[in-house]
Amino acid sequence: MPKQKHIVSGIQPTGSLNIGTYLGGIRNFIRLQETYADHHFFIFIADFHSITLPIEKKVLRKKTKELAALYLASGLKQENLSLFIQSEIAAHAEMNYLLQCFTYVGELERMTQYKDKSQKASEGIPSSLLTYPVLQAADILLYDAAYVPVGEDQKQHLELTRDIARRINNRYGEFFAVPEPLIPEVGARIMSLTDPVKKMSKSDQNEKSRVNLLDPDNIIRKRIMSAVTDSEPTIRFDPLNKPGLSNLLAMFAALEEVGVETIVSRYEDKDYKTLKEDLTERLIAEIAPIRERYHELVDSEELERIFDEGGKRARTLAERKVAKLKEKIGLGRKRK
Ligand code: ATP
Ligand code: LTN
Repeated sequence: MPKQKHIVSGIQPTGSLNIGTYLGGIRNFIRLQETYADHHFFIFIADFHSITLPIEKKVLRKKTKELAALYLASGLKQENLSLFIQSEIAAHAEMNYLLQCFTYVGELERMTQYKDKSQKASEGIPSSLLTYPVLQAADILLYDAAYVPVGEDQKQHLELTRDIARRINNRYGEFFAVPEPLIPEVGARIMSLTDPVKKMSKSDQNEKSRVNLLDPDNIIRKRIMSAVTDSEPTIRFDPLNKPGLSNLLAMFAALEEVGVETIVSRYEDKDYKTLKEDLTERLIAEIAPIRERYHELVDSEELERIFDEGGKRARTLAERKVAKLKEKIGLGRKRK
């Protein structure tokens, strides 16, 4: 039997998961689990990554469980999955250090995410912000990932991961699998409800700009009913001139998994209010079961068990990989 291939990805425990991240991110992820049913998925909450910029202790703890529970509640299957918390596996930090010895400062300084985030840092730039992509490479290479599902913005970090892997392979012989990114084709981009020319984002300060997966029904209703539209009351898809309305149509289409023209023909003779009311009902039908399952899971023994089991499987592999690399490099005493 061929060795089972691995798929690895990390989720940062920050921000509020919303209908944009669900339709454009989580749902793709869940589909991948079906497409790659013969692979094993190592999915972790990247809490080491989240402390590169200041974050409150309480928030970090809460978000760590919240994210895992929301992914599971959204339909992530447990059969071929190890779900775990990054910081509970010391090998991530150890591999991070080893890989830093094979990474150049110049490479890290060229990363666009570093350039953006370091400019925004208010009190000096933590060195971990610079070395962030090395930790990410460690996360991936520890498990010999064949594929890494990420958003377009992570492409550069994946290139660096591949470079580091090849560099070590050139020096010590084939050691790491060189991973391929899996970047989803751009689906519907869900826009902000208050400023529909901007993407709906989990870090937007304005809560009214999005529908969160944990919002109660009355808040969902409020957000959609007060979503910015325009004053010409005809229903047609025209993102340039009618961005707010077009966003609602696109969201509806993505929820129903149909083309936007199907929704337009259903509503072209109706008014905005009817469209908004129906969209609200459709959203509630999608979100309510996720929210319910989330509440069952978030403080449950079941989630503890999932983390324990996921962590155990990941730890065994990760520790073995680190020990082998140390042996290759000549660290410590020779293993018998
Ligand atoms: P940020 O706070 O940096 O704006 P984000 O809201 O984009 O973050 P991410 O965690 O970076 O959230 O996104 C996770 C995944 O969801 C990515 O694959 C991204 O493309 C997708 N995604 C996020 N927001 C949207 C959106 N509004 N529409 C469609 N897809 C989205
Ligand atoms: N940097 C990623 C999160 C992340 C990750 C990883 C993704 C951390 N480690 C390993 C894939 C593989 C982000 O910001 N989305």
